[in-house]
Amino acid sequence: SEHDVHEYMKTAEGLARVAGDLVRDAYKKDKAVESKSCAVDLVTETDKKVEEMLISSLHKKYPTHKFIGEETTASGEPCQWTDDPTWIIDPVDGTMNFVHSFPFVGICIGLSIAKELVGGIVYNPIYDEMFHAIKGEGAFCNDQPIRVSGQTDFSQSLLITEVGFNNEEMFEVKMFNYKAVVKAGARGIRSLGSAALNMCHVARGSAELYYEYGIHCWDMAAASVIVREAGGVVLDTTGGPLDIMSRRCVAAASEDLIKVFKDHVKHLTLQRD
Ligand code: LIP
Repeated sequence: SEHDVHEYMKTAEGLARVAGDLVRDAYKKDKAVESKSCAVDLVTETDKKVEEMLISSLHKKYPTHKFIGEETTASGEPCQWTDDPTWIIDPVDGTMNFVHSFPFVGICIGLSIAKELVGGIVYNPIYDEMFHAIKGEGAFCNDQPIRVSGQTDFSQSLLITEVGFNNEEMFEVKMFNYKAVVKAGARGIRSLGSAALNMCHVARGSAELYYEYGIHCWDMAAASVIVREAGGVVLDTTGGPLDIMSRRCVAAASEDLIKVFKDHVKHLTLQRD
């Protein structure tokens, strides 16, 4: 192909480290916080600065490539996903964690070509953990291969999801689902506060299944490559093919777990990205 995905992802990894320095410096300082769609949807100067740095650097190197970025979209630009190589970027996934100095923050850089997700980087600069994957080549954390647990038994599974208050209806369904998956036999539920790092924990075999309603394409694009390359499965919450614009996903150590999961939860349909 005309595309050197290795070279693209090497560049992205270097930029993720530069972004990591910015995030790590700002993490120790006071942060000026604004909210976006609702009281718990936060943004800081760091989110904006990091996104600008990533997009302008990638644009300089690859002028024909396109971008979908969390903060660019928030500032009013439409989210257009085409067949062109497209970088899907979340400068700080886990902004609330960043604001509270809770150490699960991830810089997410995903790459799609012809709308296929071909590369993903999720970097946690606080723990200095670099997760990366290229389609067909396995998944790595700090250059060591990672694998999902491979668990197929829901009753031996540790789940991850997030429960925050966006609006009354979503909150009710989220609480219903929280109870439903525990009653269905899950061993327990964790929340790290970053969709991408939640998915990386499935990828590295530390949890069996992550699901969430209300996330965005930039929260899941990069990490879904990492989960798949670690041997896991990423699907729509109903068990159908993943649609990164649909605001929901489930990532698991095996498809068997998703078959159990999907029958116990209420499926929220949200406004697309
Ligand atoms: C966040 C996600 C988190 C979700 C939040 C938010 P952000 O991303 O990682 O899992 O519960 O609603 O979308 O906004 O910090 O990049």
